[in-house]
Amino acid sequence: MVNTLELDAVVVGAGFYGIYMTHLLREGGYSVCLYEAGEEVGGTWYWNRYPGARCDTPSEFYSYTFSEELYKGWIWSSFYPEQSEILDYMKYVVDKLDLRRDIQFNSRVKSAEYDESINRWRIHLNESAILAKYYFPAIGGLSTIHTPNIKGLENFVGEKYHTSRWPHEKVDLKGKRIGVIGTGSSGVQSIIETANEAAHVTVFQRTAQYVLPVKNPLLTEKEIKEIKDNFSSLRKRVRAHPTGMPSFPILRNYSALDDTPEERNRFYEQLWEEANGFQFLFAYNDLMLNEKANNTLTEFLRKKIREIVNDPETADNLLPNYLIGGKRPVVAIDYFETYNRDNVSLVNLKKTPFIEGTERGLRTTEKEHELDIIIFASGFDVGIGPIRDANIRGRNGLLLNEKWENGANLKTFVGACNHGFPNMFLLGGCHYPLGVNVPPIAELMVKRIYDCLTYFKEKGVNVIEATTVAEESWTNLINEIGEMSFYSKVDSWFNGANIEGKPRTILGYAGDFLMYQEQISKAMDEYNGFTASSREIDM
Ligand code: NA7
Repeated sequence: MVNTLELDAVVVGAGFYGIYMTHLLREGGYSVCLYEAGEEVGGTWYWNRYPGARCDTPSEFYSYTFSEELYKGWIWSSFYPEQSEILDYMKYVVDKLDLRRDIQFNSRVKSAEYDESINRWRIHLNESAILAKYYFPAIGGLSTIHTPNIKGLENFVGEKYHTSRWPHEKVDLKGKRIGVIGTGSSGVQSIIETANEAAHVTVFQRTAQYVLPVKNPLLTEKEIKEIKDNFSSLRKRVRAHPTGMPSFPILRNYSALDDTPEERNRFYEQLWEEANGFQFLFAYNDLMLNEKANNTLTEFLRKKIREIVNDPETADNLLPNYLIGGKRPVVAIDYFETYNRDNVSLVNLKKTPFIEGTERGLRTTEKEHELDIIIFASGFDVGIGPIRDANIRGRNGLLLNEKWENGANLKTFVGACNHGFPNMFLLGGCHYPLGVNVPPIAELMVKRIYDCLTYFKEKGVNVIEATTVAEESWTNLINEIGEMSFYSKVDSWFNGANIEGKPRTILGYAGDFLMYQEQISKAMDEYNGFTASSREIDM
């Protein structure tokens, strides 16, 4: 027996987008429920609880800023927040906003379809269905996991974990032989951490990474006070920074090519010592724009790897050779130093690829690597995977993923809206900014969408739908900016190249935060990108 509940709005996913959307809807008098597959809030930070998981955005800016009271009521302990602390922060937020009564945990939404005859979304959970006027999937871009297709993996008798499905109970790594597949942010963080406990860590690397050094000191009382005292200017500063992280100013407001090689090298050395993560990318004003300038930094970073790693062959295998920033740069504490430990070894999959999984481990063309645990830090089917899993059907039963042709024909209006899918707003995911701090984007877009609803509601409109023209125009903009950026020049999840057979397409907005705010304003200010009509249907 399926029960059908009726609501104004359904939100899916209790991450930064979903929580804020639910809050605004509730405050605006909508009946709303947030459905979350996990047993707690946190989104990304609920699922990615692998050893060493930490955020690369300074904690001061990895927070909601829509409420001064909310902001000031939370104290971060260190400069960069660890996964468990972000999770605690998000629990704090929902408790403070008293949102738990509108959240249903352990509830995975299986599918949703728009029923035109009643102008409602019908949203299906396991045992029940909900009818809602508005549907807000806030399911994230990086939520559908990807694991490499290695023949015979099922024969492995040891334990297997994906970093994004890490068990809640403690995994005993002590004295184990661990294989880590993948050297993105999750791989790098877990390699460093597991090496402290494991008997041996074998790293299976497909592409070498630029890993920028970082430190993570505890915040002092003075710093905490300063952060709170500066709240009044916080939103402004965040929104005036190209990545929404004002801790990283452009240090030299001229080209990297304008300094002599000696001066540049001295400056890069100083930044390496300071170890402040993404700050490196803002050393000069053209590192992310000009390939030659970019090369000065990548050359320096390769030099550092050679200096740090004792074994020349390992060092050689760790050398990345592409534009930094074209792929998501990784930041970590003492990553390259980890390869000087006796219990860490590197396998370069480009030289010795996998052949198969075996009972005892993984066989490459070189040898069988015997393992007790395999950690898949192998990333996600970004953007497209979550939409495929969400089974969203618009008008005439069209599946959104089919409309997008699995990514080959990806189209959105401002990332959130699609023609043929009235009253549905995707929060986060495809066509949202790629390299910008998430909480400020979530705040910006959720508020924009909420204002859009209010605008049309006040006009008595209850069917809002993106026009095909608006969709074309936003998609063209995404593609044009993407083509100009480094994101189209380097294989990565930014463009679908991380997964064999996935269509290559620019999956997100590649411009900076300042451009994004301008473009979003232009696209949404007059609401010309929507058709609006009014259909009253008695339920
Ligand atoms: P990423 O950044 O997508 O990293 C995944 C890693 O797994 C990366 O090194 C991949 O190599 C590697 N990978 C993927 N498929 C394979 C196969 N088939 N064989 C071997 N290695 C493979 O995911 P993360 O979870 O680390 O980080 C996701 C985001 O979280 C990150 O961008 C930050 O925003 C935080 P590749 O480089 O593609 O050759």
